[in-house]
Amino acid sequence: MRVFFIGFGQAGGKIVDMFIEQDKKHPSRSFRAIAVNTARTDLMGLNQIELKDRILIGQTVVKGHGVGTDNVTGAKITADEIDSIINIIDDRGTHDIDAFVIVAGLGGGTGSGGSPVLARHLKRIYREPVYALGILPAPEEGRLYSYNAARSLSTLVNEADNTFIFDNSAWKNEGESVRGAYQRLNDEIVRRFGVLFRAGEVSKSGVGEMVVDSSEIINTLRGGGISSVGYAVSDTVSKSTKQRQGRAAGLLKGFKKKEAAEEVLTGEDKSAKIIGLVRRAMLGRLTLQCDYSTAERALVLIAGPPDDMDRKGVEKSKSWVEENIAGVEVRGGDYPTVSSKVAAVVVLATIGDAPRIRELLAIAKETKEDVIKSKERRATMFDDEEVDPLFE
Ligand SMILES: Nc1nc2c(ncn2[C@@H]2O[C@H](COP(=O)(O)OP(=O)(O)O)[C@@H](O)[C@H]2O)c(=O)[nH]1
Ligand SMILES: [Mg+2]
Repeated sequence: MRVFFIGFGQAGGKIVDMFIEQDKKHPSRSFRAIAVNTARTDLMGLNQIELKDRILIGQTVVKGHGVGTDNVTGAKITADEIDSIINIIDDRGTHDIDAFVIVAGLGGGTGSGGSPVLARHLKRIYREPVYALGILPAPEEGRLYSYNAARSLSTLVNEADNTFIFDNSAWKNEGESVRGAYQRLNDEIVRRFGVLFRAGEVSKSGVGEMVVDSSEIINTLRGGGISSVGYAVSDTVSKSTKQRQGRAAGLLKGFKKKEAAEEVLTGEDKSAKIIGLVRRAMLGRLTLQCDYSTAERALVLIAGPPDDMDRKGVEKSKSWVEENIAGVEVRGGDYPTVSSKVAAVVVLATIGDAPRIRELLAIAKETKEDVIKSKERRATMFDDEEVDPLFE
């Protein structure tokens, strides 16, 4: 899929920067990107996104210093400068893209407030779908982050055509700080979503047996709401792939023909391996822990060396996923890569239940009630003052 990424805020910018780094390693470039931020230093910290594609907004308001955790100001600045943001996006070219993807940490200020506003305007102007990839804060970051995330998410889910969630708290290790984990988490994010967003693009090693094109990804995501992604990778590659790679490297000069024939994986093995991978992807740690049986649709992607691909394996995995989710629409296919590993990605689209989302919404409700109560307290104080005998 050809994707136009908008990295909003610090987390968004960093993650999109890594998507571009990954894209540069592929013969066919599929990604285009800009970064938008109210903080100049965050933009300067990027490596891959070109300087002219790093957009500083809100200069008259916050003078390049960022909005802190004030997502209301983040939203306001974005709304005020939406025309210039859209002009820049338009100028970079949108005619050949399949989708927009806005990436942001939802617990902060700029990305949290700005993403829903940008999603609304992109949808209004373009026909291509607008997806969001939202990062949830860990509880240890404090109630304000959770509150910001809940408010941003409630709007974002309505504005974007589908919202992928990555939950920082489910991914950082015990005892590890969130900040200390960023680089590792970002690697995990880019690995998973890279496979998804690159699906359907032509690679050097040819076309898959069962190619997934962009319209299948788009149809999977059509239901909107929140989606979660599973991933598994197998280190063991089929012997035939190893041989081919060995031969290519000129390392297998003395390799005996008989041995070579014996070591080729049979169709059954390949198929079983793919099914095993898909099960691991769906039952393992998801980007957002959720009840997969509540997913409306799913997409199964297998990426790896052409010799490891297997039509029957993909078909069987799709049936297995279909038996386990709420809906019956399971799409999927394979695509060849030059990598020596086989990766499976399962997109659980439009999920009905995720504990962390419920928790966030509850925190937001509590926080809102606290704010109302403190306002009431202030009002009561004021009432008391009004009947203060001194003023009668
Ligand atoms: N996974 C991940 N999360 C991040 C990263 N940087 C910040 N975050 C999280 O994203 C949220 C928003 O922070 P930030 O992006 O700095 O806010 P903004 O710049 O105001 O949009 C917080 O919950 C951070 O913990 C990162 O590099 N990776
Ligand atoms: Mg920050």
